[in-house]
Amino acid sequence: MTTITKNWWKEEVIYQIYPRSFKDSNGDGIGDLRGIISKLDYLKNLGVDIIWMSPVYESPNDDNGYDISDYYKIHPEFGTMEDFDELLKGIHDRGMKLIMDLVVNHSSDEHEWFQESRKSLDNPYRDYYYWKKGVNGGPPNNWKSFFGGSAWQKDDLTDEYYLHLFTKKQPDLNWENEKVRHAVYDILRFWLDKGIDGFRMDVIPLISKRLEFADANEKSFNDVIENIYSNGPKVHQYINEMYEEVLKHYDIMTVGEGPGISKDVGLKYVGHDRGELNMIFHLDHMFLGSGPRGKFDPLPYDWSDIKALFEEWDTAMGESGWISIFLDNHDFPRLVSRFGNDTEYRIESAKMLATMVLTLRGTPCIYQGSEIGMTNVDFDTIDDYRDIETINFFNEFTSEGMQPREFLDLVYRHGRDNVRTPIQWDSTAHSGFTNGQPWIKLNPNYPDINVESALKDDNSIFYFYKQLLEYRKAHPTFVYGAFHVLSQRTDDIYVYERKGEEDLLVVLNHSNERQEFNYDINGYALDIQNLENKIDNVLLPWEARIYRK
Ligand code: ISL
Ligand code: CA
Repeated sequence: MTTITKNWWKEEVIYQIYPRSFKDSNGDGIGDLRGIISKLDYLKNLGVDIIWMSPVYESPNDDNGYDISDYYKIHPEFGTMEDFDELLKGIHDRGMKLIMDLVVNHSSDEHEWFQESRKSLDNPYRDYYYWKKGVNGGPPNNWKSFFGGSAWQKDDLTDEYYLHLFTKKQPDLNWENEKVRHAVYDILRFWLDKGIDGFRMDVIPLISKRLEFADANEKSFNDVIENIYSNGPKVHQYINEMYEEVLKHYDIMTVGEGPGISKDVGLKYVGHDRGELNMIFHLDHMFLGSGPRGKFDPLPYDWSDIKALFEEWDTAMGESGWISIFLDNHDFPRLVSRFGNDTEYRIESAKMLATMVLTLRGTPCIYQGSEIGMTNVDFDTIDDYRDIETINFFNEFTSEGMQPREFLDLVYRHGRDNVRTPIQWDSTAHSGFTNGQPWIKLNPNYPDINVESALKDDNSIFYFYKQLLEYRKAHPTFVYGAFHVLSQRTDDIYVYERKGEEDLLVVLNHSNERQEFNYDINGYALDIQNLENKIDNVLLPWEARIYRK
């Protein structure tokens, strides 16, 4: 038995809602707060506990709400503050919790701070952002934006460049400026005082910059993220200040999104005595296969890499730190398309991956639509895509000579719109997501894959999730028990135990082939199985089992 401190946020399960694509209530084609309210019973029935809602604040939507122009307002597309209050109450009435997305590494360029900041060199808001003079007629250094092109944009008004690690409509806030930090703490208090249960903190390791602004000479963009953009010299000072000033005064949870947080520095963010964050979403497994230029420049990887990462992170966290376990979110492909088999074994592999997410050590996070096995989408033309990252890189790669279709194939594997098509509620027009024209096309497979049919089928992926969620609640060893891997990394099966008050043995076949299974299961009861197979020592393709002793 381990001696890990008990906390509710270790025991509960997160479900991520991407509001734009969840459920539209008023026919404008955009998912909204009232749409979410109408589906709270659905989520309660599924059995999740904590809802993480992607941003719903006022935003010009250059990056779908991750560019915020007013942190105190609900974007009218999503509804009103009254709708928000009703949503929060509806969530709490059902015994669930709500965490909001906090995006304060950058704001929108349409935020009043930036509108002021750009006006003149001596504007009181000038140093809310990073402004620099150009060098030799070009930008101040060679830094690249996450979404392509230079990370610097020249503003003719004052003839200086401002820093934007994301799009040019997402200028980076200057956390060196105490006024910026206190403005952020005010925002935190405003939402916490409304009674929300915590925050998911967007790109939090990026808030402290390396002020020399030296050129980046790393081999790959991932190395640039880790060594140049993330983990800056004051990042822990700032997070700790935020904790001391605000966070520690509330019974909440915080989860930091961690691009560039490697397992070697993870504990600095989440060590239990650090006074920083409760847990992180590390992205090491999400960034697997990113080549020198990132996700659209892919390299091969396999399951041994995935398993290695999970094991190394588990060891790194030990009894002091905590991570969230997830295999997809609004930035990465559908888990069943990326890690499973979304054609022949869609149902089996979706259930097998669910078993993994809900039994590794950490707080599970389920992305909307995974509970019905939604898949990646392959649109015919770039015009059907909405994501700024996809569009920018399409322009960059095709202008260098790549054929459009070749790039679209990469988008089908890695693009963010794969997970942003509307939730498939039923088989009627636009899948019951909207009565109007959806803001992005649906995945054409919605007549087959949808919530309505899942709810009618006892063997659906939905009910398997529900069963696993109940089973997890009944067996706290999944939360606090130790994690030991029994299989070899190169095996096509993944076998691990969770040991605490009882012994739980998780057996996963992550391949399209039958595999031999010859572990000693004497004295164990088989509690969970994702398919009907009575042969003890053979695992069928994508089979998952949980044994208990
Ligand atoms: O999406 C990615 C790769 O395609 C990631 O590199 C992602 O940009 C990175 O993890 C940061 O993501 C977060 O901040 C972005 C926003 O676009 C993402 O949606 C958000 O999750 C800027 O706010
Ligand atoms: Ca709407």
